[in-house]
Amino acid sequence: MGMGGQSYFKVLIVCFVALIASTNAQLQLGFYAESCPKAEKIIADFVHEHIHNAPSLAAALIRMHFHDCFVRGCDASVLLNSTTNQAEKDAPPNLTVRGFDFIDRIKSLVEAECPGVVSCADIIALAARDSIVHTGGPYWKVPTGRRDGVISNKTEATNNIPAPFSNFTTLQTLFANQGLDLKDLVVLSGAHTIGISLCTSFSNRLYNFTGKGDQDPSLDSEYATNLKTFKCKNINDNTTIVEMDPGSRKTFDLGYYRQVVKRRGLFESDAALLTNSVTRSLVNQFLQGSLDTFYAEFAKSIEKMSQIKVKTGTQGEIRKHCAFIRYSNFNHVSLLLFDHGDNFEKSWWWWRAICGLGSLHDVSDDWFQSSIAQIVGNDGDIDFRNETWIGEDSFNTLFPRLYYCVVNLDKLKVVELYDGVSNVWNLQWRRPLLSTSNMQADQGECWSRVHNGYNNGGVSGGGDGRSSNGGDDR
Ligand SMILES: *[C@@H]1O[C@H](CO)[C@@H](O)[C@H](O)[C@H]1NC(C)=O
Ligand SMILES: *[C@@H]1O[C@H](CO)[C@@H](O)[C@H](O)[C@H]1NC(C)=O
Ligand SMILES: *[C@@H]1O[C@H](CO)[C@@H](O)[C@H](O)[C@H]1NC(C)=O
Ligand SMILES: *[C@@H]1O[C@H](CO)[C@@H](O)[C@H](O)[C@H]1NC(C)=O
Ligand SMILES: *[C@@H]1O[C@H](CO)[C@@H](O)[C@H](O)[C@H]1NC(C)=O
Ligand SMILES: *[C@@H]1O[C@H](CO)[C@@H](O)[C@H](O)[C@H]1NC(C)=O
Ligand SMILES: CC(=O)N[C@H]1CO[C@H](CO)[C@@H](O)[C@@H]1O
Repeated sequence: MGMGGQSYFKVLIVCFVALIASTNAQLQLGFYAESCPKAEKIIADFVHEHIHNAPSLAAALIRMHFHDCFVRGCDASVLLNSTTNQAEKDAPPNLTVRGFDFIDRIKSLVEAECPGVVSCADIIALAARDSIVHTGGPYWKVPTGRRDGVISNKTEATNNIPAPFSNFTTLQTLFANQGLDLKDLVVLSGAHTIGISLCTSFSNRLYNFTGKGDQDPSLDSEYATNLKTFKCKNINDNTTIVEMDPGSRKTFDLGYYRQVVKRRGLFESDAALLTNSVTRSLVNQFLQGSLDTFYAEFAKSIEKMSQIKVKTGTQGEIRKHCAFIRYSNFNHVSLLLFDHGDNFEKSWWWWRAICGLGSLHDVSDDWFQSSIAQIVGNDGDIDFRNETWIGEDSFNTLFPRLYYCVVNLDKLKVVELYDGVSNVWNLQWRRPLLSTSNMQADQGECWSRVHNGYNNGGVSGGGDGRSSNGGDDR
């Protein structure tokens, strides 16, 4: 009763925090040998098939792997989308990370083979290795079993990923923070041998190094003139792409170190390798050594990098889609958002926590916004009732009364929560349950049952107090 056909509810469930305790499992070679035996081959085949069309993708994938590992460990957090631009993807160093779509396509092939088994973090690590191998570069071992993270934070990306503008001290610190030493710094910088860059990452060195219209004296002046004449013709050029190891950009060789010693490294972070005696002598050592030696060292360093703070065992999760977290490891249901009426644009009434409200106070609005947006942006047609992404149980078993109330089940849907203008989550949609008494009358007994049932579960209405002045009866 009460729930006439003229109205139905749209329900949004958001889960908060409370990660399941973790174990200390290790990565292992062939982790998927039994659970998804074809996974590594699917990835290698896809890379093989597509990389020759776009060799620069190899550079993009290795860069993506690097960026991923430097923020919260190699956990594919770099792939997470945020519709409020708060994810790692949105941090300046990452905006030029390409290859997201490439990874998404691999993921969908792997999911088709074995759903929910292979992590996005492993896919990045394997695809990066395979793409370098397919362009004739070094091979390295990729033990697997990484699990995907659930947090992506723009500030952390900005703070942890070395920038093209970083000096030696900064590079040393950022690498040390990840347990990587100066040798790793020099070796991994060698990947710039296949790199390309936009002028914006170094044009200050050409045109305005100290803000006086000057040039970086540590950059070979002949080379600088060349770049200014033929490539980055003015300081505002944000479209021209420059090879980091001109002439041998497609081969994974020692060319990068040759450029660096000639003071032709494009970035300040390349030039920085000459400003410290240890790194300078390592650069020279590699130049005098064989390609095989470089490859062996590269394999060693990148194997080290690709295990930074990995999540294993029951940590993290296996995403379904690499751009979105699943919440399957969250065991705290926090919020339900109800839409009442036929035209949701006009009829958001209120939303409230049904349990775990306390955790709302512990997390920042940013986190909240981006997390909600991720769900909303993605799972447009998720079947809330039957999905087992609330801990181990489905909505219908966890919230039987609510389930019972929602008579028009087929109309249940997650809906967009943007205000349609500024593209941000509109907190004003929140309302305490009891502030709209008409609605309660409308809903009758069913609502009071829900209300009583869940209030007794330790939840009070109204969220964190910012909810009552919405003025949002639209
Ligand atoms: C993720 O966001 C990017 C823009 O940052 C967009 O191009 C891409 O389509 C989004 N991915 C998905 C799966 O929505
Ligand atoms: C290196 O860069 C950092 C951050 O920009 C700065 O604080 C530091 O003074 C620089 N160090 C040197 C030696 O220039
Ligand atoms: C060079 O940098 C200074 C200081 O940041 C700035 O005032 C000036 O406009 C810049 N010049 C150009 C040509 O961008
Ligand atoms: C490049 O610069 C132009 C003009 O300065 C600007 O309109 C455009 O948005 C910029 N593009 C990117 C990708 O930053
Ligand atoms: C992101 O990380 C920064 C630095 O650790 C932290 O201050 C901030 O609260 C985080 N943002 C979110 C939304 O969690
Ligand atoms: C969802 O669960 C309900 C009852 O719990 C069941 O009747 C229904 O068939 C399920 N729907 C799907 C798509 O599995
Ligand atoms: C579009 C955009 O924001 N691009 C940024 C990419 O990162 C560089 C610095 O690494 C910024 O200068 C750009 O503005």
